[in-house]
Amino acid sequence: MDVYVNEEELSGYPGKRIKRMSLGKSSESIYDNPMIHSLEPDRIGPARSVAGDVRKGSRRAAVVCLLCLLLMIGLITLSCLFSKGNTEWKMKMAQLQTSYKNLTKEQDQLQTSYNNLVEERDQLQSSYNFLNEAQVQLHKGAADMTKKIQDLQTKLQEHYPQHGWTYFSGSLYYISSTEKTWEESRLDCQQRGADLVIINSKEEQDFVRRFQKLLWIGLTDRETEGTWKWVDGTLLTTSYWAPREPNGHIFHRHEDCAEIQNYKAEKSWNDISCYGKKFWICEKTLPP
Ligand code: MMA
Ligand code: CA
Repeated sequence: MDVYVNEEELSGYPGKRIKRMSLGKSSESIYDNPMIHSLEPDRIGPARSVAGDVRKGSRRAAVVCLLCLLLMIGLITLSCLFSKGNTEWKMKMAQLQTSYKNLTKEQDQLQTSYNNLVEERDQLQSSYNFLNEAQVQLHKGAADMTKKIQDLQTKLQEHYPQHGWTYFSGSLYYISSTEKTWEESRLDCQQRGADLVIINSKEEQDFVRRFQKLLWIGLTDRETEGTWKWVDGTLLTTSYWAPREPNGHIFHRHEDCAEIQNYKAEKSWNDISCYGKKFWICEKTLPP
């Protein structure tokens, strides 16, 4: 379609020259049509109306162009904003992803720490339980021990209230402070609820030597010369005679009672006359 601008308005010659403005493909002029051409000089009104239309169209085109321009500016702006926003969004996303990764890592670490703590707590709990049980057992043991000590003290106070007695390995021992014959010494021990000592072990032999005194012990061969017996009637088995002792049978020396003589040596016994006066040692065995 072709639009014609009436140059009358611009040149001052109405209808004289018409410039053709092509707005479309067609090159056909409306004045090429004889019908229109023949009407043109007589109909000034309608010709003016067409020119107005053309003007309006031109304005519209300008408005459209302006709008297009504005639209393009808008689009570019939007595109820029979008691009900026997109970049920011991408950055934000990357940051969030990093934060998420860090948080996941931190969470894993916390989980590990938590697991370790739980394990540690369990170990501590078992240790605590074990120690608690041990403590209970210890308390029980201590209570038992205390009771035993109290029982022993009661027993000692009940049965052995005398001073001067020494405890050793299940027996009580009394060392005299005066000297008597073997027989008198034995009687004294018996009056104390005891008897002269019977030595049954190396430990007991060492214990007796520790008093560092010449002491009567509960050993004699008065019944049968050369047959040594303890005061409880048992025969002597393990002995601690000093070298060359007993020698009482030689030359009828009548040495029928035994003493601790050389207390510095383990083999410290000597047979000697029962009528000499010596210190003595009593033994009282405690009931188990
Ligand atoms: C010596 C020694 C003993 C004896 C006494 C008697 C000092 O020891 O011969 O065997 O029994 O003397 O006093
Ligand atoms: Ca002797």
